[in-house]
Amino acid sequence: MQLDQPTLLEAYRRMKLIREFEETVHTRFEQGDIPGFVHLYAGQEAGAVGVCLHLDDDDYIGSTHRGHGHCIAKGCDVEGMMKEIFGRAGGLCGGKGGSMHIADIDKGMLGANAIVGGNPPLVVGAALTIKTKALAKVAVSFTGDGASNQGTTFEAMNLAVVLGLPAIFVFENNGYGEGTGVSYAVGADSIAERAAGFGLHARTVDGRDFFAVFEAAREAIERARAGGGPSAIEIRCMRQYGHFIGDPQAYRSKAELDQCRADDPLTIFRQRVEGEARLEAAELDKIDADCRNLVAAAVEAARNAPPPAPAELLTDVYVSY
Ligand SMILES: Cc1ncc(C[n+]2csc(CCOP(=O)(O)OP(=O)(O)O)c2C)c(N)n1
Ligand SMILES: [Mg+2]
Repeated sequence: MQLDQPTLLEAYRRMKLIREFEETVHTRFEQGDIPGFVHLYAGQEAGAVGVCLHLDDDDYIGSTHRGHGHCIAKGCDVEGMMKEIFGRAGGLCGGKGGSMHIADIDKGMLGANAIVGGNPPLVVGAALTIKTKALAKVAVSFTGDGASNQGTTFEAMNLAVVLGLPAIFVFENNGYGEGTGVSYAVGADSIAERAAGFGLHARTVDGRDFFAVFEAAREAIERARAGGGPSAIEIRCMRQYGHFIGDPQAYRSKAELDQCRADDPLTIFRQRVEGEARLEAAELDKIDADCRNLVAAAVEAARNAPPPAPAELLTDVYVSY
């Protein structure tokens, strides 16, 4: 499918915004501004954006500990995210959740999830709601190669097939679960083929190539909206940083890290759209500058925001029915 210029510009804007956000969070974390534990999504942008460009606010996604990219791709407010990560009032979860617990229900972002394999069952629940109400919406679970080994993920895939739910399982296979390689930890050559064994339509795509992800996602999401049931997409991708900020990455060679930078999905996107004269460098440079300004303003706002008020300590903790 040939994409029009507004869609191409939006794809680049979201990918660049994620990259700028992650690079900035990296710097600020190292400067001691950010509490807790942070996992960066840089390098995997084509995955979140290639999928979420097909979604509206009332479609659902579930995310992981590496969730900033999914939030931005789904349209979460960058200032609200930055305040959340800084642990400040006005954050998307009141500044009490932090990086691994960002959620924004109004945007259909059901939440980052620190439990590996935690979101597939939640997404199946959302997909069941969609089917029960006969809505033409979808629910997408983003998980990793590590999460593909969890029993929760197996159960969720099976239930989605049995109930014919509009769920899409996106496995972002970045080669590692923490420091353990996929070839050691995943007892199958292909996560997609394993998902196919559960009865899902399943494909593998190159996560460096935005267009490949976009096309696979289009097919799966259209099928789900039309009542054709669940799918799985394995995205083979690379994370440019360690598992968490501070990870010395002793398990990766310098050559691998260099390759990862060389295969940058944003660079590949730019080369393609400029090479085919579909977008001009100046338009893309302007997006770069806009993203820089937006993220810088979000950091300023986060630094100037107060911590959550002590009176808020126990709000949002328990739900009363
Ligand atoms: C149930 C559970 N087990 C273990 C952990 C510790 N842990 C946090 S991230 C992670 C690796 C996850 O790997 P993957 O699913 O490939 O995601 P990636 O970090 O590569 O994005 C592990 C084992 C956890 N958070 N939850
Ligand atoms: Mg992984």
